[in-house]
Amino acid sequence: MNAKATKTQPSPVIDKAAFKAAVIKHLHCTLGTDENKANNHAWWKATCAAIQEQVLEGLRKTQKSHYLNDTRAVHYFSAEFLMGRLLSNNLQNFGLFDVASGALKELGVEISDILEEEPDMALGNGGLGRLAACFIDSLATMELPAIGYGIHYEHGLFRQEIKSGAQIERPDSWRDYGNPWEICRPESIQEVSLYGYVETKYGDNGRVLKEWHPGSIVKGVPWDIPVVGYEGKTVNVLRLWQSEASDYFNWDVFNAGGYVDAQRENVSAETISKVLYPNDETEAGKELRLIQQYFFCSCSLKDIIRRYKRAHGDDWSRFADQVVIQLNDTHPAISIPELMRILVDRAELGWDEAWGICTKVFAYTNHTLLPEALEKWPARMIEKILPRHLEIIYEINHRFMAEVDKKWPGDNAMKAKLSIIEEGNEKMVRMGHLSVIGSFAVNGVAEMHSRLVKSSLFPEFDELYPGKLTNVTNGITPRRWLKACNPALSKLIDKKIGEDWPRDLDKLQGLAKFASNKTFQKQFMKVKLENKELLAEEIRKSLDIEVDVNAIFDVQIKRLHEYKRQHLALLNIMALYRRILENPDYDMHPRVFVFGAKAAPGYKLAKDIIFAINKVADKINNDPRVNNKIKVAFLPNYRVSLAEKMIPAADVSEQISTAGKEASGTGNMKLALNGAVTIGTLDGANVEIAEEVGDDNIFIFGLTVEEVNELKANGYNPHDYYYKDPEIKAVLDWLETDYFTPGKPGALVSIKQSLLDNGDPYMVLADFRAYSDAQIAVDAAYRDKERWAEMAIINTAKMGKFTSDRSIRDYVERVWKLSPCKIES
Ligand code: GL7
Repeated sequence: MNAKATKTQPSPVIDKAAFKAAVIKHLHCTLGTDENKANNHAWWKATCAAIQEQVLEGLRKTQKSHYLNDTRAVHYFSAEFLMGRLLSNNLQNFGLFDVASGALKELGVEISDILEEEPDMALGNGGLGRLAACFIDSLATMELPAIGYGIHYEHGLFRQEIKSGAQIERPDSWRDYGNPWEICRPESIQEVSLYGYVETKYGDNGRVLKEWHPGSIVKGVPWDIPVVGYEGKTVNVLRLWQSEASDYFNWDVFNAGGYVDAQRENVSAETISKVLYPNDETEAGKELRLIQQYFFCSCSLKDIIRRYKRAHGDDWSRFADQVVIQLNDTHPAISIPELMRILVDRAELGWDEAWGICTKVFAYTNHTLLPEALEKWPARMIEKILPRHLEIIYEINHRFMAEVDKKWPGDNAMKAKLSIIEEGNEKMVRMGHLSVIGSFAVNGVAEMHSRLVKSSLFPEFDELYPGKLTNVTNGITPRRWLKACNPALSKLIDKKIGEDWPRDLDKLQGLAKFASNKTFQKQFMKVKLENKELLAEEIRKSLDIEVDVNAIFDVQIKRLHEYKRQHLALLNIMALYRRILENPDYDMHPRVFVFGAKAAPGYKLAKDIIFAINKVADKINNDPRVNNKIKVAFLPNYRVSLAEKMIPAADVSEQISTAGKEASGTGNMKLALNGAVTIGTLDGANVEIAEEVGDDNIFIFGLTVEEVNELKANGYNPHDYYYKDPEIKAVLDWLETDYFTPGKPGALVSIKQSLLDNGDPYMVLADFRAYSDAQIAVDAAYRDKERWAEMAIINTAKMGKFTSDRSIRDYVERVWKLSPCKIES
């Protein structure tokens, strides 16, 4: 599995003339236009179609090789895949980027213009969904048999507009004019049952048979997105299910005097895959969301079983040898009772045999400790939508309780704690417990997070199942997050250490010995400056704000959430502003604070924080007294393609979550890889980044997890900080005036209230002074140009650990036990 020693870029499969001919052919024959009439959108589509020829050829060969070798494969079940754009990535992976760019130039077209035509595939919310996209990239690159399974949302994450400072949500329509990558596979349609009731029957041998009479049936139509590995050898598939009405079936059932549930009116089939739930890190306890989860899991399991049966017929004994399913969080956890249902009710295996298979097939990744994000479904809701599954969950739990009783005899409190069913006013099904019990491996996503999963989230499970809980630290694909998004830096690195780092990111270590070399420092920082110029242009276009490219570009990009503490950054910006107003000679290097963040539409305080950032930005950006020392730019509609522009331009990476709250983070890795220096807490993967780059090359501040817990246990009172620190008091009081919202006093007061009256749940005030001091240290460090360049280079050089190839290698070794499959041509 080790990366082979390739010295070169992927060698192009076709030359410029052939590529040019292919583009023209598609312009004429696929799009029905010509070189004179074509606009950028048509050029984009024709270019996609030209490369898609190579993609589909690779896909065909891959599927044939996997079939002939009867490979064991991983099936990555995820409600989210945040793919972004694919054209530039696919061109890079085939080594065709320069070929395409040259061919288009000869046709009078700039490749950078047509790349901008591609809508992002935003079928995810944030880190969890983007992680899934990085993982399938690595799986294909490492020639591992894998398939991603998810939902073909008609609308992805909303498009964010900012109107008078406030977030407005608009629908995202990523496939309005057709998506050139996806292929519909009507031959593999599946049917999914919902609602209805369960009939108990008795078989000949006295065996109890359960028959589910559904009230409604929907169709799942698969769309395949090819996933091209680096060097284009393996092309795997992301299979996304779209829901459609299956009226003819329901009609037949009805005519045959069958049962059609009145409930079926509740959900019309097409709505199931209509929209992505835009909630990030909150449990969305909605019936439709449960149906979405069940819909894609049921389709995917049936698809897997269809493929397995083609090779092995009804012999289930090898199923667990061939199939491993990774549950990306608990969103697909309903797969566990669904597979049990198929095995017990349909295949008529005994319970123990079925459970033996199930618990060898599933593995589960936990992505959060936040209680509000741990999914629980009312038993009543599951009973209504999936009556047979609730029975199966009870049976799983019944047998599990017996295990608990064996380990802790008579301990009812322990049973209540570990049960899949939470008793209370309303019985709830804990999807996390179900996932741990039904899986053979459970992992957290960074060392610290996995430690907390063991010590505070699931300690008893760890005792009951020693070795089941493990860690796989997240990673990012360097193909997208350096090679494609930062071509200038990539070329500089190629020249310095050779071209095989995108496959073997540890090679970046080779840069470390040049970190103090003055010439290399100049080259590295020249690239950074050019990237800052590009971002400055974007800021000008999008916000009409002029920024100085010699300023420190300080970047905070992530979903808007209190625990991520964008408001901590805001308070510091306000404090700096005050210092300048009080002392016009206040000594600081000019800084541009750049934000990108979407707030869940129903998360009021998150939206208030966006509003406050924009209002403070307006004031500061237009106040001549600031003398351009501070600029604040909130770029609207943060998404993968915008991240690709922001990350290469960042000097400083803000990773300032309350310790213990960010499971890992992956933006932290992307920014450091591109030479940004982190200011951050000891949280998530920041801890491991600090280990890699060393204490001198990162600015760590603030409370540790232990200190957070201790402070909380001793009764944290934010008022202490408010009254003791005059700057904190002044800044919070400022929020209450109409200074930033003329004529509307109190428009920003909810932030102050959350930090004082509501007890400051994420300890913003407790960390304020440490953060503010760390920012002063950043400022001082930046002024020493050589020292800063050295830090930036070291950050890039030490990111080898955080390639998603390493994460996948860890999964393969610790969990999946997969082997690569060579693709025969
Ligand atoms: C998340 C975590 O918050 C984030 O820290 C982690 O990097 C990511 C991928 O493991 O998963 N968990 C979660 O529910 N979301 C995340 O981004 C939405």
